[in-house]
This record gives sequence, structure tokens and C-alpha cells, in this order.
Amino acid sequence: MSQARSVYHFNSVIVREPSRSVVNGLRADDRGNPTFEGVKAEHDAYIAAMRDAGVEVTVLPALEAFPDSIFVEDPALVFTEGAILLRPGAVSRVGETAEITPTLRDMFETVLDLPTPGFADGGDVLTTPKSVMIGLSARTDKVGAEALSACIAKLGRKAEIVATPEGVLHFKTDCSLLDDESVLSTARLARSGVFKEFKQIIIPEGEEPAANALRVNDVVMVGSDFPRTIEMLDKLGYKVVPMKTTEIGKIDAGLSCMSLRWYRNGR
Ligand code: CIR
Repeated sequence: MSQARSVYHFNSVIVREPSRSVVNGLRADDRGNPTFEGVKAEHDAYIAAMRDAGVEVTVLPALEAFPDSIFVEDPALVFTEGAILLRPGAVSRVGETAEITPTLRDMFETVLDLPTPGFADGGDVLTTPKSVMIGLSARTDKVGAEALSACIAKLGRKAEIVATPEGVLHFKTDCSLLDDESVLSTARLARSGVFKEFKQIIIPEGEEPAANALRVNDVVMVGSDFPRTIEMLDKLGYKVVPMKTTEIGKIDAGLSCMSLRWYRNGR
């Protein structure tokens, strides 16, 4: 693993335009459909924020057949060393992997397939300087996590399989990396002890969805619906960029879900 470059130093991201069908995206609790226009506006702002953070953005076209395909983080995992094609744990999302494969084969020399059987979603993977953490969840099972660990090892990184709190969609629904030593975590995830080796910044009670923040280069993107989290991070000296996530939040998504991020050598 490179010591010189932080794991949140990116120069490339892939995103996918939302489809009109995004209004039918999966969700655990129904708080009403998001509007297409609202999701599109949040996505456009996300692309602009990525560019402002100094990243080259590849924008893929919408896929009407896959309502959740805007969340490109889930069907693949990318590192400077190569890409891994995953197998999403939700039946309606399995086909998203084949859709993103040609782009990844174009952009990466090394592309690994997650061996069968088993499932793994990218939303369950938190890359830190110490390890690549894989959270077991309703979307990522033990077989999938072990197969993914082996792929990660092939790319020269160390994986660690951990638990996701019961009822939480993805491991990263409840946490994000803030810098080389610090994580932002919900209290329920922190209680499990997975972040013992980190400085833990705990989300204020009632703002749990803010835990899916996103560090990109020198900024931390945080949902604008979470003022106490924004104020806390601001006081700690982070350069916070508030991002609207109200509409995507209705289909259980946050800021990491909408991109695949990596440092591409030679750019
Ligand atoms: C799903 O349930 O799959 C989508 N509605 C939300 C996916 C969010 N993705 C992520 O956290 N990586």
C-alpha cells in the first residue's frame, strides 16, 4: 500500500446519471418516492462538487432497467491497482455489474471477478490506511466477503471482515473515513468496537444518516440536512462541503454511493 498518498486522494471518479425509474429505487422504509428532478439536481451538484475537489468525472448514461444504478459504488470496487467486479446482494441490482464492466475494462489494466458463490456490495467496503474493511450485511454475505478479501489481497491490499449493525443497509451507511487516523461513525457502529484503532468522531443523536459522508482530497462532503454534524466537523477543522441528499435519502442512499473513486496513475 502506498504510504505517500492518502487513501482519500483521488483524481478519477465514475458516476452514472439517474434514470427516470430512480423513483422506484429500493428502500427499507417507505417515506414516499423521491422525485426524478430532485435526484437529478442532487446528482448534478455532486458531479460539480467532485470537479471542484479536483477530480476528473466520467459520467455514464442512465439505465432505465435498473432504478438503483445511479449508485455505482455497489456493483464494483476500485483501487489504483485494479478493479473488482462485485455481485450485488439485491436481486434487482445484480445486472448492474455487467453494465459497468466495459467501462472498467477500458479504464483498468487489472479487472478481477468476484468468484462465485456469494454476494458483496461496494457500500459495505470502507478503505482505510490500515485495511480494507468489509462489513457483513444483508447485501454482503460471509462467502462473498471472503471471496472479496482474496481479490483484495491479489491487488496487494489487506482486507478485514467486520460486522454491520443489525438493520443497517451497508457498513458505510454508518461510517466514513475523515482522514488517515479518524473515522466518522454512528454510536451504534462505534459500540461494536470495529474502530478501536481510529480516532472516532461520533454522529450527534438523531443525525445518523450523516455518517455516510465522503472525504475527497481536502474536502469532506456532508449531507446538508445534518447541521449538527456539519458544525461539529467544521469546529474540528475539516473543510466541509454541505450537499443536498434529501431525495436520494428516501431510497437509503448517501454520498459515497454515487461514485467509484480512485487515484489513476499517469493522469
Ligand atoms: C439500495 O437499496 O440498493 C439503494 N436504494 C441504495 C444504495 C445505497 N448504496 C450505498 O450505500 N453504497
